[in-house]
Amino acid sequence: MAKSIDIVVPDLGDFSDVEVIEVLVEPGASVEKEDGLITLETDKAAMDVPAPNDGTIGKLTVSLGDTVNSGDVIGTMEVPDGGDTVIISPPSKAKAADDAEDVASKGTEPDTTSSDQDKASTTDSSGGGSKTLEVPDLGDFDEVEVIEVLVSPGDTVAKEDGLATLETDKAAMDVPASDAGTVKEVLVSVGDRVSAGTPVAVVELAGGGDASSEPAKEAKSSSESDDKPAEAAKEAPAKAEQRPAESPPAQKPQTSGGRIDEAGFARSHASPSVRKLARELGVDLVKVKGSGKKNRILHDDVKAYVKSVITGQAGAPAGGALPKTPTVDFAKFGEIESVPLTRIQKISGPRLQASWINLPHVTQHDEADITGLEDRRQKLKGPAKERGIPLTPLAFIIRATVLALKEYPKVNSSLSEDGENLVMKKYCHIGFAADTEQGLVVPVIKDADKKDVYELAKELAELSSLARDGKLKAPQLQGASFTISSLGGIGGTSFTPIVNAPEVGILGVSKATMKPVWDGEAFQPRLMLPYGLSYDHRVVDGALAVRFTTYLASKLADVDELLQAIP
Ligand code: CAO
Repeated sequence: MAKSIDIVVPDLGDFSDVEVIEVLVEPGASVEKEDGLITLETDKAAMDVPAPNDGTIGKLTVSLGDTVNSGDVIGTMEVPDGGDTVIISPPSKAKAADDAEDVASKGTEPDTTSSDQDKASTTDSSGGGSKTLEVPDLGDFDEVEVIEVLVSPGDTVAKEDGLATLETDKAAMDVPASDAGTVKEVLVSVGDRVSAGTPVAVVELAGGGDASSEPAKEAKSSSESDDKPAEAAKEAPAKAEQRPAESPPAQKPQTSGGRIDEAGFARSHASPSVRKLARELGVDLVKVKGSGKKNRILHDDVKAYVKSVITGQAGAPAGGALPKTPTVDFAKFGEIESVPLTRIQKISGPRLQASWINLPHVTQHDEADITGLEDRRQKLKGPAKERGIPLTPLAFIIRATVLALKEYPKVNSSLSEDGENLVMKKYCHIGFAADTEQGLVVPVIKDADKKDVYELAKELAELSSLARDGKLKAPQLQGASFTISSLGGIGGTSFTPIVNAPEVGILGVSKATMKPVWDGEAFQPRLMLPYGLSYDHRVVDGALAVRFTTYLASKLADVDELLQAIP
């Protein structure tokens, strides 16, 4: 036989009208005693209402956003008859006092009432201007580990600001400052274990006030009734099973960077003050990687997240931070040497990353028969060299690309900043990736469509030389409408270049090799040039891309056209 019992909100201390921020079970769910059923959120902690017994949830009468108080019935559950049924009822004040005694009788620090605590913490002998702030009543918790110290000497703290974060298996809670002032000394360190009454910090009271004249009671939250000592408001509820604590979302937060995943936020491993900070900044903790113990999210993690969003704003996906790659202590595995990145690498790295992250990249691979082109180039190379022009394959490739861009001008366009328009460029400035000792640079041949192969080859050589000597001027690096990355002089069969955003296409050229190509009757040895067009799929679709690469192949195969003078 089973019987039905009420599920009752346990003693919430002096908290009232506490919001339900998560419902963890559904009717019919089997639960074990102490399993969390709903999560409540208060100023200083988030806590689960635990199952009073093993059994099956009958009904739940609360929903997200409801507010509850100690003793409220929030549902029913079926429990085995004759079992060890305990109906949790709200402890009376007398019961709370018993609890305090229990704590004391277990040999822990005595429960510290607000007035006791304040009396005990007045330490300054030079006129009462400073005060030792202590750990408040932690309910059933004792010898709790300090996992984060939130203040340093010299910091100014307001009343209720967190001084340190404590963590138990089941909860995280901040030690709030009972008084405003300037921190003179911090008396705890990460890893210390503290109990109610443990001194945490000495503060010079704000306004040089006399500690003894400082009211023993704490500031009251608006929800507290006047007849209760406000000090209790900072107590961790003695009976509530606590989850990582957080500050109250009085209203659904406004986020600057996207919607907050409330359920995920509630489960995030972070202290109340970190949660408060995240709420204030509109940060979804789900997206923040914790660097603390057991991946706990620390204040610095939230700040670093915000910084990353701000600095990478042009490149960051709306409201989202990227998951971090693992940090490895390489020295653990062998000898290492740290070499600083060059200035160019520091600039180009984030740009490449921004482009890779923001643009939906697709690469269309193709190859062109450049047998005729290369035959002719070999014949023309010597005479060109006499004129001081190194007639490399890239000059021809640029000329062919210009013709393809003229045929398919969308590939030479950019998306407007608001994403509403295509900016069609009437000019054709071709950037080309140049490998230098300092890193990758992309000089730009301006008005490439108005230059013949020789002019292109000449400018290519000049700009490459300047690039290698680190002598390029800013205008020579700006304004490209399309980029070519040629690795063919080095090798390779294919690669995926990253679009140089806000351009929408980049041509990656690999090494030409002789291949047997079927001409309909027989295999012929042909010099085939492999290349790939990476494109921004928001602007260029696959059909356009392959039309472009096919057209490019036809132009590369037609050396006569490439060598024509520019009209
Ligand atoms: N296939 C086969 N051989 C090729 C070739 C190709 N696609 N491209 C060039 N070659 C050969 C040429 O035959 C050339 O020799 P000859 O002209 O004497 O016959 C030789 O390689 C050297 O060419 P080059 O690479 O010096 O000259 P280039 O004009 O083709 O390229 C430049 C100039 C600046 C693009 C190039 O030196 C360079 O820096 N390439 C690297 C670009 C790069 O790093 N891209 C990656 C960007 S992303 O990380």
